[in-house]
Amino acid sequence: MKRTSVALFAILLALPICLPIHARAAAPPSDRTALFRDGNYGMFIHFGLYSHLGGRWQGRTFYGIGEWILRQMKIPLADYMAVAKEFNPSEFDARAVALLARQAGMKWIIITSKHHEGFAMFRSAHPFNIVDATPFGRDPMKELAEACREAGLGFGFYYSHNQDWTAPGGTNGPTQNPDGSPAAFSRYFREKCFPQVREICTQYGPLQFIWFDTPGSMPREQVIELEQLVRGTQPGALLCSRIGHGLGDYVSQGDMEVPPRNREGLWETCDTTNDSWAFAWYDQNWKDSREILLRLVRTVGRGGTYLLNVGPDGKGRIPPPAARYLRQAGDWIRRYPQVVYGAGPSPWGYAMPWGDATTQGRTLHLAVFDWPHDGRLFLPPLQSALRSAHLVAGRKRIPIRWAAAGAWTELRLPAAPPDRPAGVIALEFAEIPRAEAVPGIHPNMPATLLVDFAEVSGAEKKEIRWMEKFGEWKHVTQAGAWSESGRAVWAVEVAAAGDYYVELVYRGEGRPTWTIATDEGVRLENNQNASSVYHAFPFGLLHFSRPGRHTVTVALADGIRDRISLSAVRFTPAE
Ligand code: JFZ
Repeated sequence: MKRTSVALFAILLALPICLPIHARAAAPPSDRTALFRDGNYGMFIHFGLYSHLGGRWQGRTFYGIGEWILRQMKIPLADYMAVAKEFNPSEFDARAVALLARQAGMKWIIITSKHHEGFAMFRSAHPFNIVDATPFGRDPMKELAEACREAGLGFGFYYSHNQDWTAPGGTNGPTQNPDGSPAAFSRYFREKCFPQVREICTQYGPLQFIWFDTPGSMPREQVIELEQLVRGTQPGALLCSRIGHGLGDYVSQGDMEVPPRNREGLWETCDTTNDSWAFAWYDQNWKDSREILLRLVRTVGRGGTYLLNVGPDGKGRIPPPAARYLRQAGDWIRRYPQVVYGAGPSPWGYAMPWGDATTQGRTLHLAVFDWPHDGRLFLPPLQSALRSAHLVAGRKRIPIRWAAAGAWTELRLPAAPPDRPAGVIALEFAEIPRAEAVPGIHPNMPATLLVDFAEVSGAEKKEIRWMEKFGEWKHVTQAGAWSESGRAVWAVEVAAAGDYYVELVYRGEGRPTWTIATDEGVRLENNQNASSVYHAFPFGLLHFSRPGRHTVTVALADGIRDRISLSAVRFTPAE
């Protein structure tokens, strides 16, 4: 990225941008969580020596998160450290990065100051750093800190406090000192970790975040020393829970995890614009603006904050597809800031098949990503009186009709959505909207019942996560280890009587026979194949004779009981 001139930067910064709602009524100085709580959207940046390799070493590619290449490809430490002599991100342009974050609608930037491999992206007394060990010779952290201040963005550092693969004594690092004596973690902590955290806390101005990561079995007293160092030097900075030992100002969920149900308190989902955190030459699986916004709104809808990552390449350039889709998503956010900034969680407590909902006091904003083909949008039962409904089209509010559909509410929408990738509907209530967190089966679009929402007995319900490629995490709540009496039971709200195609989403071995039954005595039994990965298998048509509250019960009638796990049941209305 070429360096952005000051004048151009100032002009572009003048672009209209909606500050978090609270910013208008400036949050009291003591409320250091306001930016995180109301901003709801930040930029993560994984930028380091590994960016220069881009997932490739000596002609071979590491298909996984790029910042782990040293360890996963077992590169000799000296060879990796020698890469610093070639690392010259000459096109890194801090102002352009800050501008992109602003244009994306993000409210802060958190960047890797030192990742697990131990290379400092800042001027440090420890010699393995970008200023002293590379031809670049500048401190990009100082440039970015300044650019964020000029742009009105929050700023903070990621720091790998426990793992250091090139420092003797660092976890997963050399076990011997250069003189052959045994390396101790306490020495790494004293001579590198603590001094570097003090450097990043005292040399870059006021910070809003220090994002420690993978605490592992780091001794509690040393974690507390770091916490106290941050509190003493950066009183306005938030610590995420990955500092370890139950400390931190907010909970950082597992990587790339948007929880399926609302969570209380301050928490964050960290995610990335493709599948790798650091730049990886092969990884072109970019999230487009629809996917970015869907995951952002789903995270805010569950009550959380979304931290979305970009991985600059070895020249310091943010990959164009990431920049393009971030800007497109930012354009949408600028049209509907009320859906994101200062927005609260959905009253339903889970995602809708058509999109998601967030709240501003008595107003519920629906972000409709899948516009109903028949113009009818169904809202599961609410416990609050609806006063008005409008389509939000730019600054216009276009009234829309609604009617009770049993305990549900049916909105009548125009054939085409007023905006892409999502149309927004504002619903005003007589009070802060409330609803029961009961999954709904819609009459005009597929709906998925996750095991997260089922009562499971006689089987084991547990949250699992796995990596597709190394570091690419997936998360599921599954029911497994099925006994003969095992049951997964959902209470559901059905909007309309009728036939629904049922699919079971499961993985395992052999050919399981499942039964699916409703409270009306309708029962399906079928035998289908299984696969090693979660897959939706069709099981036939299920009939509901009336709208309203029902139960759906799934059982494993026959199969390799401890080798089969169910993650969801999917209902698609028959035409
Ligand atoms: C860690 C790092 O190892 C990774 O390189 C990247 O920086 C990521 C943001 O953080 O990876 C993690 C850390 C924690 C979990 C998963 C991956 N977790 O708690 O599930």
